[in-house]
Amino acid sequence: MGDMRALRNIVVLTGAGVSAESGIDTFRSAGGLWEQHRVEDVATPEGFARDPDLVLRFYDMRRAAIQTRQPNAAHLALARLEAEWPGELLLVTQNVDDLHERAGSRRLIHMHGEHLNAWCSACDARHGWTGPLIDRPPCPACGVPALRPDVVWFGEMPYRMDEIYAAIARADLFVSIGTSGAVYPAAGFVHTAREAGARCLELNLERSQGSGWFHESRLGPASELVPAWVEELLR
Ligand code: BJW
Repeated sequence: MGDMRALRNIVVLTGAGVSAESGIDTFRSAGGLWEQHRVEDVATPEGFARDPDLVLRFYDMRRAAIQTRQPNAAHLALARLEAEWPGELLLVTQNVDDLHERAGSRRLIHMHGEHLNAWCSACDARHGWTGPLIDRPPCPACGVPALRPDVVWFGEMPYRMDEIYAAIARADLFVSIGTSGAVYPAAGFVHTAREAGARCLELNLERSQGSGWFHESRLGPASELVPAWVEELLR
């Protein structure tokens, strides 16, 4: 990387673009999820309170769809990096699909939650969940039919932020892959990483909103850029 600082600790942030080539819709692209649904209706606690059936159906459909999709070369390359990198690597994903873990990634934080989890708003328990929620199944822990998708909506606090910021503070390299940089706090990680002295690299189909904050931007499909970058690091 041509840096003075030794490269040891890496934090990778991924977004919907890393799963696009697996056939999972992104949010903000043409034809993406936010063109088909109003964000305020399906991705806020207020929208859920107003029309729970609409929201549960939206997530039931996506939960079913991801189970028919497979990890692509980008997910696999990131799992390979975790297995072979001699330093510290933390993968932070905004994605709610499970393609990173199915590709083999283990040090992984789902900051916006997981499609394959249901969360009981009565007793706070979380359960692995592959089926629908629209028919209001009882919570396996307390029996109350109060399960919702375990995903982070606008206005809710993303998960495990302390661990994420601690890893960014130690990072020598911060890499953002396939995210538009439109949603905070994830969009602000590049600022934090720069302040901590990390080199910042973006891999994306097109420039993200915060592109100017990165030292380097490589533009192209994740299935090509990510394996090439991993190869370069492990060489
Ligand atoms: C490819 C590719 C290929 C395509 N190869 N690339 C003003 C300032 C700061 C913050 C705020 C603010 N106003 C409001 C806020 C807060 C708000 C926010 O950020 N709003 C913005 C709209 C401004 N944020 C929040 O509310 C967050 N919570 C929070 O801040 O808590 C603190 C707090 C709480 C309470 C009170 C006060 C403070 C929570 C955000 C939750 C986001 N949730 C969602 C839904 C999750 C569940 C679900 O899946 O339905 O998360 S929204 C959606 O966007 C989803 C994603 O994780 C997230 C990011 O999207 P992503 O991944 O970037 O996807 P896209 O589609 O946008 O981009 C895809 C990219 O891939 C593009 O760039 C393509 O080019 C690229 N690409 N194909 C490589 N093949």
